[in-house]
Amino acid sequence: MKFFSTAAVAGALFLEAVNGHYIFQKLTANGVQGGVYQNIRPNTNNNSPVTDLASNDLRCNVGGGSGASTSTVSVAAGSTVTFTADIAVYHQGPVSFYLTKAASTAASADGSTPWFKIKEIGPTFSGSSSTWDLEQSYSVTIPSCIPAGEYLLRIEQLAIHNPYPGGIPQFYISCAQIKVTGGGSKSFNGVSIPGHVKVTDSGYTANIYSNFNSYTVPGPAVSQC
Ligand SMILES: [Cu+2]
Repeated sequence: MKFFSTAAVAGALFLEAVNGHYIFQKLTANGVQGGVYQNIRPNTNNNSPVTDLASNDLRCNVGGGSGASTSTVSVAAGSTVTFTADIAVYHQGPVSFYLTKAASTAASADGSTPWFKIKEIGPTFSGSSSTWDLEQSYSVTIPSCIPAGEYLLRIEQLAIHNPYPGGIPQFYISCAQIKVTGGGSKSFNGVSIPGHVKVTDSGYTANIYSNFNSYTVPGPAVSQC
């Protein structure tokens, strides 16, 4: 019996590694949904997550360092854009959106510039139970006050379904290339990625199955206009 149960677990893990997970691969802007990887940088790790808190892959996913094959879409400041994954997100955890202003073009940006958070989605608590907003699509409003120009827009879903330290939280990341029109002149302080999440952050180490009644999404506070 021990052999069979161990084999079943190994098989389930293998299936998840090959078929599991999800990847944000379409962007809707101006009410129009682009094609797969049209405005989102393609990655080279299929739909696998990034787990190394020190890796530059945390910026735009593995293989997302170059925007050469990605088009940049114009969006008005104050408008809403949506990331859509291949399948609905199903691992519990928070969703965050970040922006970084490109030094020149979004296509040539390497993500080494400061990132500021523009939205976060944590769990809702009701009595002793928690609910996560698990969706196939997540939307964010581009702040109306940021300067016009080209940006990388990054979505991060941090899966914490296998609690640390027994498990390792998984980052599901994609970067879109956008050109913000309109806007204002407010500039926000940003953080470096990697470095925005630490292994000691309560939102990283949280155990969602035990005494879970509050949660702080990792990373900086949301920047407000
Ligand atoms: Cu998975």
